Amino acid sequence: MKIHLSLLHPKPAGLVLQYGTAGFRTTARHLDHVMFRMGLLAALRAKKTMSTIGVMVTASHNPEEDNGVKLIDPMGEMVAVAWESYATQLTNAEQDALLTTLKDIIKQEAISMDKKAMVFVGRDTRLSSEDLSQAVLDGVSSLGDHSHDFGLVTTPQLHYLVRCQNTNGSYGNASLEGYYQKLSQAFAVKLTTDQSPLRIDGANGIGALKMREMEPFLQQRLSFNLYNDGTSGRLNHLCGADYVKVQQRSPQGVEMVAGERCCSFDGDADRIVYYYHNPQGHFHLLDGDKIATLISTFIKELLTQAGLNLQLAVVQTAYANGSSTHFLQNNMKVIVECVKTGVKHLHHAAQKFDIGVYFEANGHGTVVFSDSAEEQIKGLAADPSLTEDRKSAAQMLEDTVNLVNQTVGDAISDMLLIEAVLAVRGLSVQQWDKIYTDLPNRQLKVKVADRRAIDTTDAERRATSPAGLQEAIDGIVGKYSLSRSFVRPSGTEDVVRVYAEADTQANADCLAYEVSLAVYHLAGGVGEEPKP
Ligand code: G16
Repeated sequence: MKIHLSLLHPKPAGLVLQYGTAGFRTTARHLDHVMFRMGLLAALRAKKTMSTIGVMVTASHNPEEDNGVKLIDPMGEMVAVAWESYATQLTNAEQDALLTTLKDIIKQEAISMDKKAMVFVGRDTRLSSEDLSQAVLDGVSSLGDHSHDFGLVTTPQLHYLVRCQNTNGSYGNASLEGYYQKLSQAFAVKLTTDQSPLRIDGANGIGALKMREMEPFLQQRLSFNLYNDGTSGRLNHLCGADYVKVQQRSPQGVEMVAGERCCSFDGDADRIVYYYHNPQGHFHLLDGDKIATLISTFIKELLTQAGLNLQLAVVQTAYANGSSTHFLQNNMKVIVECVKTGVKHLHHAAQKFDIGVYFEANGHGTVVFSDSAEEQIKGLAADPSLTEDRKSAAQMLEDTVNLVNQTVGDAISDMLLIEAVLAVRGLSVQQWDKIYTDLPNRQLKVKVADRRAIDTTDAERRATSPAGLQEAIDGIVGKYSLSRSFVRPSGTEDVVRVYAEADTQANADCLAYEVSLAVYHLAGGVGEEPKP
């Protein structure tokens, strides 16, 4: 163990970081030691699971100057929650306590240090990412373990690569070419020629780069134009999925044409949202809830047509628009579960069903199929005795299984699935939008001295601290119709998030403002008081 190498990646004394919604995330200046130590932890996790583990250097939707790290478990899912506390212990150990902390984890997990581990490393396009991923590689090699540096990849590509490696290729070939081949082969639809090209906002990030790489594999089956491809603008600045969703407006740099569909990726291409302008120039957003509805409706219809009796569920978070939940439960009659923010929570909840469709409203999501569901679908698709109708449904379900990246939300794979569903069903973006009407909503951020002052329960829908906050929210919500509001500390930014929905946009805006004010006054707001 060459632990002395950690001296090349020293921890600023006294700096304490919190493991957040998707790993550590803060200003890139504070992350060198974190990356080295996450290299150590990934190697330990790889030894413990006797599998390849992934480390992705990215701060996704955050501004360019931030960075972060996401750890990927053997089947491509986010690292087991139990290991998050080891990540925190290692990250926050002062320099002279690092070796003891490492040994404690090895002892507690009874890790055999004899076997060599393998860690896959990837990074986004941030300026700081190259050096930070080198720190991860240094961490791995200081324990004498092996790594493979995939360089620039989207987060979901790294998740895919890890799963392929650990399933001996049965999930796909563990290479970027394998990823492009798998997805483009499953994207088997013939798109109608009268479809306008899809306008893709790449958030000036890695997603744009990878769409260019994928283009030849698609063999012109998807016509698209790329904007914000990173050649000039700044990452996530006035563009990208988070900007479009939160601001409820189109990104800069995309030439919108009334009625034509556009989509935005986020900074590491694990989220996607769609939108269009109507002829009057009004912006219409189709977020993760609309995507979940489109995909789950499609799958449900195919299951019926194929004669397959599989349980389908949709998993959402508190941010899901009330109309979407109502539509899914009452019109589509599917099971809907609500869990805490964070893909790890949605993913695990979705795995309880034969087919689990999960999406956060911010556009982060995918579909997971149980082994048995996959077997039944594949078996049926290969059955020569089926009627044409059933056969075509079974084959489309099989293509769907292959098209989705089951490891995590994936903007590219989700986009291809959405394009396929729209083409197969002959739906325009406006017709998709009309499946249900969103309740007007607003999201705001409030700065407080310490966001840990806010604690929540009931899948983050109610605040348990600070005292009096939930009562204040209840009182405010009671003044509006069809209203709902909740607050929660962000796990990726140093803010408290406020969500509100109501019968009109003006009311949703007022409600969000009043709740922000309550947060500011009761939870230690700093800086300027929120303004209407
Ligand atoms: C990450 C998580 C998402 C979460 C988002 C915002 O996304 O993977 O599950 O919704 O952060 O989290 P919070 O509200 O706690 O800041 P990304 O795309 O930024 O990695």
